[in-house]
Amino acid sequence: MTGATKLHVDRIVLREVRLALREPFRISSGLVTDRRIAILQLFDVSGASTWSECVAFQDPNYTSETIDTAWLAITKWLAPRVLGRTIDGPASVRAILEKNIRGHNMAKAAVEMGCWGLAAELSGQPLSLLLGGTRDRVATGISIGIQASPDALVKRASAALEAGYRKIKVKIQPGQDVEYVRAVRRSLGAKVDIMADANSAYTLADADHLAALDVFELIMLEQPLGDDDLVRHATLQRRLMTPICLDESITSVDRAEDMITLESGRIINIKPGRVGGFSAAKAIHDVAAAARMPVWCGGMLESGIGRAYNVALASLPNFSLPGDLSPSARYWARDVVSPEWTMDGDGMVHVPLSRPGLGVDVDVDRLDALTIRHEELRSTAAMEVVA
Ligand code: OSB
Ligand code: MG
Repeated sequence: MTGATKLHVDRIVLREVRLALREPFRISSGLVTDRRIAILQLFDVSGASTWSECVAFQDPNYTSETIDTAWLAITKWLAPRVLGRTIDGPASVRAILEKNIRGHNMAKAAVEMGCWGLAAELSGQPLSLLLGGTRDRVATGISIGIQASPDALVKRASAALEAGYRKIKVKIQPGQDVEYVRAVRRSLGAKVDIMADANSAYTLADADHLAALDVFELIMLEQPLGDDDLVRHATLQRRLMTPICLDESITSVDRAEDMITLESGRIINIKPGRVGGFSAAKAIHDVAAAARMPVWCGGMLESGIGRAYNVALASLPNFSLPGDLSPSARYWARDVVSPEWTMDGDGMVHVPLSRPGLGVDVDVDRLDALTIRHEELRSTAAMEVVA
């Protein structure tokens, strides 16, 4: 990892855009229709700039953060930590943001990952290579929201398989689980990699019920229990044949180590936003690799900007399972980047390696048209100079 490009961020433009999903996305803990997304543009004194995305949702139904808490955290505590100061490199940003600021991981990640993006621009490298990526294509899985009936789910899952997706993830919740998974397994056959994600909808009292999923040979069951739980997941894992994958519960490197120690599951879904950025995501990748635990890159219904970061992260060696990295057209009538993210017939997204930075251009006119609020942040010192 080359974390050595010095950064001097002198301006951050924060905006909120509203982007309509092509279809509502339902998980056990809520529904997303329109996506309200915070987008950052970071400027270096040298004139270089880049974009980053904060993945927090509108409501605190996935983690406690929301776009509004992230906006507050970025403007009040986080951006002032990086603005107007000389930073040794993107690998130093995590410590700068962590010191005496608890939580707000998605807000931290938006700033921290933006610094990685900026360093990629400044050093003339593709983001993937700056991070230590080793793949030129990453395997793509689809995440299908809860549907009205098993039949409706089977239709979507079959279409996804036909399109080339390498992993089919179905959202489940009590009352819409065993029959749904049975229908999908029956229809897709024994060879397809299928998994289920409960987004914390169950308790240990459901252990026998969840064990009924074992016969469907899912490649994993994601986050069945509490969003901050590790101990009960360990109990459940002992009861299940299906490997448990943790998502919500893994909020830091320490939590990943605890999961490994406690045997709370066998796979980690890494979302850089959830863990506070790329340095933490990479460290979790490394501790998991040392424990021979596979990881994969999760998704937060990102725009093409956040997707650039996920694709770069997923190019690291231990991202050995397909990520929730669907192409742009799965989510949006039109993305905010060009070229849009696409998937080839083998279900692979290509890592942009032929140009520095994120590998996509942001359509600024379109972003302006979608912007519903906007705030310009400068260092106090810079503001004094301007005044
Ligand atoms: O648990 O991974 C999740 C979407 C919203 C909230 C939580 C999750 C998801 C997804 C979407 O599964 C994955 C994607 O971005 O395609
Ligand atoms: Mg999940």
